[in-house]
Amino acid sequence: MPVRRPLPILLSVLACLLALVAVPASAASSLTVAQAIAGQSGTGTVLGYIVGEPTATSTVRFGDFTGDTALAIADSRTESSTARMLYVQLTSSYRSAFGLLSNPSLIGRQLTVTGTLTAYFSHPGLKSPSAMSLGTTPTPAPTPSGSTDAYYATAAGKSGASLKAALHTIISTGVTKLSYDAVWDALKVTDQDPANSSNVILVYSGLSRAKSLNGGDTGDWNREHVWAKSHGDFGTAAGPGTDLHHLRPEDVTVNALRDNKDFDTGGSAVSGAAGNYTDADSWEPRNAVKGDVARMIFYMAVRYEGDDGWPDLEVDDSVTNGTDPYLGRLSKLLTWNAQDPPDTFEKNRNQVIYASYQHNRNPFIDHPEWVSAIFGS
Ligand SMILES: [Ca+2]
Ligand SMILES: [Ca+2]
Ligand SMILES: [Ca+2]
Repeated sequence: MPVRRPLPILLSVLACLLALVAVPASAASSLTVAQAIAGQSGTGTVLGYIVGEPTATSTVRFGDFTGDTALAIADSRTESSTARMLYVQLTSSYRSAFGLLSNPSLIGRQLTVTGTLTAYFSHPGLKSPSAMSLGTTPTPAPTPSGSTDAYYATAAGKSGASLKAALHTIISTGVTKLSYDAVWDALKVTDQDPANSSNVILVYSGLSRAKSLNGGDTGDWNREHVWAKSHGDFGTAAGPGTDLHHLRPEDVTVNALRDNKDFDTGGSAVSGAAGNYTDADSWEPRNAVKGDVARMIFYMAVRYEGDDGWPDLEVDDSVTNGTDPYLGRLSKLLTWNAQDPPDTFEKNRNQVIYASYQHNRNPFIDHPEWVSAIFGS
């Protein structure tokens, strides 16, 4: 009998070795979303990007999520065609960690999921998941450079009024307008702190604050209209008052101090927002967002031209615009655009708004040189 003992020991050692090599082998054999759509049978592991929440056979919500029971994943984080998405069922044990209503910031994250490849919502799908995990680090958004040439094709070679007109048409076509309520969840994604996914960055103060502290009380953050909404009196109906390109999280108290002031240099230091200054008629943002503020204002002037029921917003060199649909001071905004070029946070924000929410871009983040081409040097 003792002579037979080495065999089971050898077998178990072999089994352990096989188990070790099987881990990388199965990871390497993950299916793409295209492969999973083409092969709807058996069990499979699929790697893709979370792009939205499916609600019907050919309907996917890219924002303003309504539930935690399903995800749409795709091979491209900017995919907009449901034909190239796989619908993933979230059974109860996965909903709190992976559902988009509870976790809107998962948009754009890489997901690896194992389950049964079968129709869901009468659409290629994956049901009854047995394993699900996020990529260890968020994959950076694609660099707009080069990839947006097609988007701006009709603006090529233009300047001045004709460039402004071409950009107005481009950024006003096919736009999804959010409700003011949906802006809360969107800002939790567009302005997420890159170092802490539970927080947002407050635009003027630069502080990192818990997403869960959105509200109207002291210590909360709320929705700052960088183009003050009284300048044109456009309110918060779906339109300029809910346009994510100029809405940013800010501390409730700091937001109230900025009020509806035009932008200019000078004044006294703002308590609670280091690097910001204000006086009776103007606000100077901190250096790191001076260019961001300028590009948001220039975007609004081009996006809203008075042709769609909203006022024609324009930039001027005044700081006493009151409720007129103007915002200043142009000369400072031109300088700020030049001295603070777009950084990774600002570019990522533009891409997320384009890919997941409004489906339009801020041209001045992709092409800061177009500011002087339209608004003067
Ligand atoms: Ca002033
Ligand atoms: Ca900046
Ligand atoms: Ca305008």
